[in-house]
Amino acid sequence: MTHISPHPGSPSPARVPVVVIGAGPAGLTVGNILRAASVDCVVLETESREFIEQRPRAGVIEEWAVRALEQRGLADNLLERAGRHTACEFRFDGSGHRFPYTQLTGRHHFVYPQPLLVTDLVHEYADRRGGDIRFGVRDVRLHDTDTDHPSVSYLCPASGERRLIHCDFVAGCDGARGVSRSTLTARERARVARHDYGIGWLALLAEAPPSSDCVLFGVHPRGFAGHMPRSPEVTRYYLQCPPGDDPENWPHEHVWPELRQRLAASGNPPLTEGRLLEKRVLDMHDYVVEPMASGRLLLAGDAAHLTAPIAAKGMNLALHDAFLLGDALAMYLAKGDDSGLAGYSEACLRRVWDYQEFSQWLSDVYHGTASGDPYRAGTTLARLRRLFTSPAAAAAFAEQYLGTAAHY
Ligand code: RFL
Repeated sequence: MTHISPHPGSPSPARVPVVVIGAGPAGLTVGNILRAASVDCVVLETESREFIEQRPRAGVIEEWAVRALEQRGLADNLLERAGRHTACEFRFDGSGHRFPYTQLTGRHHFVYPQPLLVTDLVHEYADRRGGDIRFGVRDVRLHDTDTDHPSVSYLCPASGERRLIHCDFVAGCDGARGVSRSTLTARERARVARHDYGIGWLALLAEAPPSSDCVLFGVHPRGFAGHMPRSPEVTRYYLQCPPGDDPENWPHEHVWPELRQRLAASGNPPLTEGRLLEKRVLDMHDYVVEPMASGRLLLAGDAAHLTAPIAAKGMNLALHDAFLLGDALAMYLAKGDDSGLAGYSEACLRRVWDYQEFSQWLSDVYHGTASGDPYRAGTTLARLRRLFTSPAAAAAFAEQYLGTAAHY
């Protein structure tokens, strides 16, 4: 039988109100909100601090999410250092078509690489708010989450011993490959809705300055291409490719001519090339877990729903969940008010489904001209032209692109 130790020789408590699994944007935001409300919690993370502070991923944060971080004292560095984007540009039929969303709405996007946000959130949680975070844990297991006395156990990296923490709630924030989702979906406590686009994207990070001041979407018969500025020195690029393609099929000398061709627009300078720092193939798919909570286990972020990076929504949804979950747990544990917890899943899922629908719409636009179907290609170009001829269509697109709807 495995020996389970409630932290022998450890000053850490063997009981806390909340165990947070995963130190991504969702888990760290929940942890920070709880610390600010003087609710104790433990964050468990399988990777090291150095690793999570460098893992490259998202870059675009919506303005409402930045304001919500700011209200919680979590956006000082972000507000000082993040880029502000005011437009995006679609490139099709050999021309660039700039979509000036800030001019239309007064709102903008923030560009702040995810590892910088994670670094800020860890620093605030662990170094400034004195939060308990355990890195490098192994084989995390959830126990009795359907009862009022759940617990979480894990293998301690230093001793190899199994440690057990009793708690009132488990916040499952361990991303797409964690253990929380399968605990919730086991024994049919929740339904998982899935969508597969049947498309791959080669995700690239280039050591090259951006070639435009804004995000570029190349809608081309050879396939989609994207250009996303990340910093003055680094640019993210995407190239549509077959799902499951081998990144080794895409050496430097193939990548750059393909990007140049798919992002071509008359009157624009050629792309600035650079060393490829990251090269991986993402198979575009989505899932949504409904409901996002059962018993004392509540999911947040990619653990509950995955949105292919088509519309750059995943981290924004993770933050939205985390604000609601952190506030709901704090309200219950500090004041006994369970209204936030009761409405948590439904409140998250309304925005989740709205963003899913937008990603699906945008996927049709990005990939329609390369589908090989002249009918789809024709309707794709009609949709694109409408954004630049119809103020109503432009306003609807801007609202979804920026996530600014008054209600979801
Ligand atoms: P994360 O960030 O995956 O964090 C989960 C954490 O849990 C840890 N973990 C475990 N810990 C304990 N026990 C276990 N059993 C564990 N299993 C895993 C992991 O090590 C990790 O530290 O999930 P979270 O917090 O929900 O955040 C979600 C976002 O990371 C994700 O949605 C975005 O990165 C998606 N995304 C984008 N979102 C945007 O909003 N804007 C963008 O511009 C954007 N660009 C992107 C993206 C995702 C990408 N990839 C790699 C799929 C670009 C790319 C290329």
